[in-house]
Amino acid sequence: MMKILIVLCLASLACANEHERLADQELANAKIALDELTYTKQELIYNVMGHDGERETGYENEVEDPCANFECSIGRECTIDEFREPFCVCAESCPQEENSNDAIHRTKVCATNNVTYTNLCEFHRRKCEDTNSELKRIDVDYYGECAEMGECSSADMKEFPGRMTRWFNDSIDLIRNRAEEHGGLTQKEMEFFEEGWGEKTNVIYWKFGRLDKNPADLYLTFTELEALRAPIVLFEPCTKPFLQSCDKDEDRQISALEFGACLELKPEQIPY
Ligand SMILES: [Ca+2]
Ligand SMILES: [Ca+2]
Repeated sequence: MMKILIVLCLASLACANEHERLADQELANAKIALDELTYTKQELIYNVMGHDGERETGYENEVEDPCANFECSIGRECTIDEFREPFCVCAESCPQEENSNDAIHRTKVCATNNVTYTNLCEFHRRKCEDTNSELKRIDVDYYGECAEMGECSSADMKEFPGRMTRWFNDSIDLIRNRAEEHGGLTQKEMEFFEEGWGEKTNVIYWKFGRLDKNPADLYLTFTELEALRAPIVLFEPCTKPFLQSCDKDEDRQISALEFGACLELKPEQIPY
């Protein structure tokens, strides 16, 4: 119970504006709200909108600011060269803003080097500044301070695929009536749903497609899995062992086939 309440709180904090209406809903909606955090995170990462704050000053008219519509990834910010061409540099700072609506500046993250960073922006800023490449292979592991992982019992592990699939399903229900530009189903996703693979295949490969963006090559890397892993690892100790178990050929990526198989799709339910 406590575990789920914590999940609900974390997700609600990140999505307060958009999901106030979820605040009073019961336990079952925790997973839905959690996925919203995932979606928010994905959107921020994959739309590469890291810098949306104060711009370079010195221009009376914002329209003339070359940085006005120039986006930099998380942890970087826009500046201009001598020809007034915009380019991205490492952000000067990423202050933690506990009351911010922006999860990038509010939520602490634990990286795979077991170091806690004040927020996602700061983690990427440090990577940007890392001239020795010490952080090159380090990813965000999960949201929250680095902590001892709970035990993943064999019973929890056994039911984990079912829980994860239901979570995907709840997530689709939540966005079903949204416009595409607000995270709703895309034309391509709806066309896939109409191919007749069945509900379980639909929800599993809907999620796979949302994660497989960088690049979209039918393989999920550890980095691409961040949006799936990071919000739930602290509260779902089976997350990492489960994802590791999906990588049957141990090439450190989860193929579309491996993803479907470990979520218990039968071979005839897998379109890849
Ligand atoms: Ca990929
Ligand atoms: Ca693999």
